[in-house]
Amino acid sequence: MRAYLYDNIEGDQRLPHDSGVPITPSTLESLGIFIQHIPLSDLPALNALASSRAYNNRDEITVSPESMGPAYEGKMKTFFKEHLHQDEEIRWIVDGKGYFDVKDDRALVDGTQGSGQWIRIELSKGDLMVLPAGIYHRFAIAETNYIKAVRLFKDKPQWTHISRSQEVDKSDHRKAYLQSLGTA
Ligand code: KMT
Ligand code: NI
Repeated sequence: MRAYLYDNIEGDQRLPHDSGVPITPSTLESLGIFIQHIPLSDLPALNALASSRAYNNRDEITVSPESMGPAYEGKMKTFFKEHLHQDEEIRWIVDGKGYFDVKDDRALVDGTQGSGQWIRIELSKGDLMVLPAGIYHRFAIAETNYIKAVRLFKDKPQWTHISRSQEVDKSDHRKAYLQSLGTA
């Protein structure tokens, strides 16, 4: 895992877009994001984390042109649109590489912190990430066009992509997320 401010330069979303400004794990934590490295060989550690957080279900997703066929490029566009979900998005990367971009929205809470800029989180093999419900984010696959991840979830996950809008900004799950930051 590596995190940095996105450079905001136009161009292929699959490139690193590293501005050179690093973002620390504690900043990610303050946004409600949980990160842990669990080697692929340590399935007991994954199972322990899953049971402690009540992630009783899991499946596996492979994102690549081969696995997705003609829908691939359209999916990459959808993944990269700023959105949120009503549930946590939990991913354990088992192969390949990709980027989750998240918005630092603490400025909306206390008016002092948080730039509102995209933070890019680079994930590769063994990285586990939990995005809290209500955080605005987007996903870009890396240049290799290949990532395989285990998706963990509690029951029936609500991963519908809810695009950013003024209405969504005022929604209950969005407000609940911002309130959780305010008390962090
Ligand atoms: C998502 O919801 O954006 C994804 O699952 C992306 C692929 S998993 C690394
Ligand atoms: Ni998402």
